[in-house]
Amino acid sequence: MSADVVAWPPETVARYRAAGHWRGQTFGALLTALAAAHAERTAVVGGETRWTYAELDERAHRIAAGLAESGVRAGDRVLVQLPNVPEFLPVVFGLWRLGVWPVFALPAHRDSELRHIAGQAEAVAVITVGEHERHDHAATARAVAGAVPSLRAVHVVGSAEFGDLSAARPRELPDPDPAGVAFLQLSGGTTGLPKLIPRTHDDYLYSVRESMRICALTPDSVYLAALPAAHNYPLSSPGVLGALHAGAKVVLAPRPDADTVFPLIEAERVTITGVVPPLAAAWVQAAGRTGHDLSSLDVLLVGGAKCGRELAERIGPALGCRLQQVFGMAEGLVCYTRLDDPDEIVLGTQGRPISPDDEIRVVDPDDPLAASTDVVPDGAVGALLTRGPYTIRGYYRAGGHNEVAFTPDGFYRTGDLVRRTATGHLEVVGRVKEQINRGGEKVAAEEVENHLMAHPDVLDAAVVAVPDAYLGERTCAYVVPADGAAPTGVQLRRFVRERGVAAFKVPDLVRVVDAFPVTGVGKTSKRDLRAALAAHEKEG
Ligand code: OOB
Repeated sequence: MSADVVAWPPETVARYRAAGHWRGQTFGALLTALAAAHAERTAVVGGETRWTYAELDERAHRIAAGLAESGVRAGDRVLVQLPNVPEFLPVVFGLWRLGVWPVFALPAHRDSELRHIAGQAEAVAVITVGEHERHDHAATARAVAGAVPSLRAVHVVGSAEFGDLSAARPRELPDPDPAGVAFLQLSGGTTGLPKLIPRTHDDYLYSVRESMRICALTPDSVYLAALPAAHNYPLSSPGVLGALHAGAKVVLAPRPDADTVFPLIEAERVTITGVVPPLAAAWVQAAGRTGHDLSSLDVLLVGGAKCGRELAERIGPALGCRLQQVFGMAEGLVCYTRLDDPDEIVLGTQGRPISPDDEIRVVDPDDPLAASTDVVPDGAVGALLTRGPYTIRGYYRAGGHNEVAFTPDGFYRTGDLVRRTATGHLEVVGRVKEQINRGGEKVAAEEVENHLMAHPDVLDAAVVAVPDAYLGERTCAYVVPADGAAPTGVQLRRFVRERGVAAFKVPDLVRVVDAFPVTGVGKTSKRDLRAALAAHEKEG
């Protein structure tokens, strides 16, 4: 692997191979095997489209050939910004067959994020859609291509050009190195813009295989992707990849609301899906008044943000299915409650790791650079560190940042505050990282602060989380105006939006103050800002 990617130490690689975790299979080879085993079974349903495994496989071959003809080469990066359309799958498998790394942008990302991601990855092309949910993705992609020198092409799914590309004659392609990088995922981010996460065929397929097993997927399962499939959770926990690996049927929902999803659950006899807590709450509400038959639903995964006990208890009775909690991160580690765990565990914890080789350390929460040996006793709250067969050892091209995000012995500092039970289950109780978890959508405080500070009337900005009954958390931006200026909340929110950021990052609340409270060393005290906000909310 190149110097841009931090590899696992050779002795660790040998251990993961010997344990059978890393099997030397690529995603392309996996799809070939699936097409042979399940040729005529339905692989994917989305809108009016239904493709069998054989059709999916052939499309992936054609797209790989078409992209190769367009000049894309193994090791190149291609930015993929696709909502839940069926083409997502052949595009991604096509890129994998070529050894090209998809870079997974979310549909919500806009100019600012896309430029950053494409620039960091030095992507050579963008694959996107035209108009979707009232946003012209193709126009945004072209603007980004104009600003990022490495970008040579924009392919728009549904266009005539894309039609030609995906009609190319399949050709023999050498299988890429399974130990090499397969794609770049995005981090939720804590500092500035999202970091790129290099995942290999070997490591990711291990997590997909085990997720499929833990979630009991079989060829008779029907997995519904309600959240955007490019996100690590619906992609692999167990997600569309876990479902395909099992030979199951994947149903892509264009939107996650109950009015869209419930008819799909009924029509396709969906057995399993995954949502974030606010969506679970909305589905629970909607289930009471729906005429739709949800009886096929066996398992609802809930994760991405903390699922509180109250909500956890309502899911089974309201939706007539089992709850499975999932706590994961794009950097690697994924924990699940198991389907045969007692209620106490399923309702009250976020599960336990996938792998016996996931190493978990709960360390001193007050030291941001705590060593992996500074552990707290079981039952005490500490900062979660982890290392294992599908957790990265470093972000892509992020030398300096890696020194704080990872311990010298290779543990990832998740930034999550957890308690570990004597049984090895984790309960997520909070966070040390400067990130707001807006119902599963992650907002890096610093990124939004930087946008606010670009406003000429803003002297200083600090973004903190406000507790919210529906989303869990919302964002509040505290702003100190420049001399004599008096920007309003409405103006500042519009300003951030017009800088081309994902809508979920526009501050929910804006408070203009004269000065920030400071800590002993003169840093802005976010703790005091949160306390002031709590007091303010209480006053009403
Ligand atoms: C998933 O991945 P990311 O990368 O968007 O976010 C990871 C972060 C975690 O570090 C934690 O802060 C939070 O999201 N989180 C949870 C949680 N699941 C994720 N916090 C509390 N309870 C949970 N159950 O969000 C993700 C990736 C794979 C599977 C599931 C979620």
